Amino acid sequence: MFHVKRKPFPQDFLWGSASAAYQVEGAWDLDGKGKSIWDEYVRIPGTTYKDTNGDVAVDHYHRYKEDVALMAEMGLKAYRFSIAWTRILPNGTGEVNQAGIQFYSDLIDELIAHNIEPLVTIYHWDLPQALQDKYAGWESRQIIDDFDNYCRVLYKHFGDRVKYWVSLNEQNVFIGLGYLAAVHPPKVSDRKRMMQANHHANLANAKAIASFHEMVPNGLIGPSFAYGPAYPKSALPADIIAFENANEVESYWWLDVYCKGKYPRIAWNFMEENDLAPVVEPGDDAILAAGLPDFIGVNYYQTATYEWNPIDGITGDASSQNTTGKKGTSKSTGIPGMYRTVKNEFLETTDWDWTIDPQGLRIALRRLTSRYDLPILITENGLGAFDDLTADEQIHDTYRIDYLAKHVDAVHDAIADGARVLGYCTWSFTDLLSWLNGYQKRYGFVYVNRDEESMKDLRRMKKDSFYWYKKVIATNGEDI
Ligand code: BGP
Repeated sequence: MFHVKRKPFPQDFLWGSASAAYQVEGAWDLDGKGKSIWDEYVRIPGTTYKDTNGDVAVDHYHRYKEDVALMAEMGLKAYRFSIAWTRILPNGTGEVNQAGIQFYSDLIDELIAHNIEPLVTIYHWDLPQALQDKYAGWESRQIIDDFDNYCRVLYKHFGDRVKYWVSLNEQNVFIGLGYLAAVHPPKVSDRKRMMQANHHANLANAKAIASFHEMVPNGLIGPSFAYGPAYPKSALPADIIAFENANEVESYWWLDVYCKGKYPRIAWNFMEENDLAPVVEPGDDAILAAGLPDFIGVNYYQTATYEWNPIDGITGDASSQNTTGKKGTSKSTGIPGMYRTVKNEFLETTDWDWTIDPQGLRIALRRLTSRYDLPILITENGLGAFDDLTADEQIHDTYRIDYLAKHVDAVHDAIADGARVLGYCTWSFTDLLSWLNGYQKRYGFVYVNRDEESMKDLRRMKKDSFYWYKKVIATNGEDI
């Protein structure tokens, strides 16, 4: 009989939790902060669920000490947060705003004082509006140097205390939703423009990684990719082609550039044949090859299942998404002649129609290991759900515990399979703003007393899952 024996999680495994500046901080115009594209976008009526915004969010800017104290009480080993570019450089370039440096410096010190490893995300979608106005943001090559300049400011101020860095969070999502689905800023729907903006993001990412290696030689850096592993609907060869097309266009298109420094040939061929390939200038290949990551950051929520999509088949649009939490309201999407998504009859879904698939995480970790052979940091995984606050102020989120326990178990299996996993960050520590889904889609271990209609008192309350994760960390993943 063949078997692979499970080992304990590594002793220094980073049991963490994650957030992003726009979703937790609030204080959107305080202490010299400039406006980001999200500060502007949320003011266009109808773009977010019930027109919610992050003006106050969960007020982490003012309550970070209270939040860090809760993390310490839980025994959290690592906290992943993002830095708002507009707090550091209000106009994207130019003079550094000392108040912004101070805020993050204090947060980092507070974490370290509580033995919590800070994991910094450099860019979690909140581009300075000034750069969008000046040269259309990611659509201009100017962004490459401006992003590098911003990164260098961060390396200089925080590189002494922060070891783990995430360069771009989910480039595939902010580019895809911003330039194709047109549900994120700048609300464009044009695949050609999407591919050019994406190429600039690739170059910005690679250049920032090269600068990091020069300035923070003892640190580790990688991008975080929103990885939804593909499954074929059936063993019908046409479905297998669809599944392979999806791998190429939805995953390798980004991951190969990050990890190998070059575009995957089959996806490139598809882009070229369809007049979608970006303009690549002399020297770009060298920039990509010189900025390889130390690890792959993975944000894992769900898998997607694909079937063949005929040439006159469906494409899908912004209305394909379920942002209300009314189960069963999302629609199929795809590329005619390539693939389309279908329901996977073996999997349950959340109220927002995301598949619940713990084994998909094991599959994700194995595939990444097999193709790229890099260490992996799970930078996000979690369940967005409606939570009920009982009359005696308890939150019995057994469904979240069940979801997370199964995913931790899958990570354990993947480690036994040979994947090198540095850590596991849940999304999220406190409840926070979901970009398009308001405050009702909750992810945290800590309930925040606010909703779409009212900020209430923003009080923090520990959910049952808080105590569960505390036990998981204390037993280094043995007791789930
Ligand atoms: C990821 C983002 C996070 C977070 C999470 C949950 O794509 O990196 O910022 O929002 O997804 O998604 P949602 O809020 O849409 O449920």
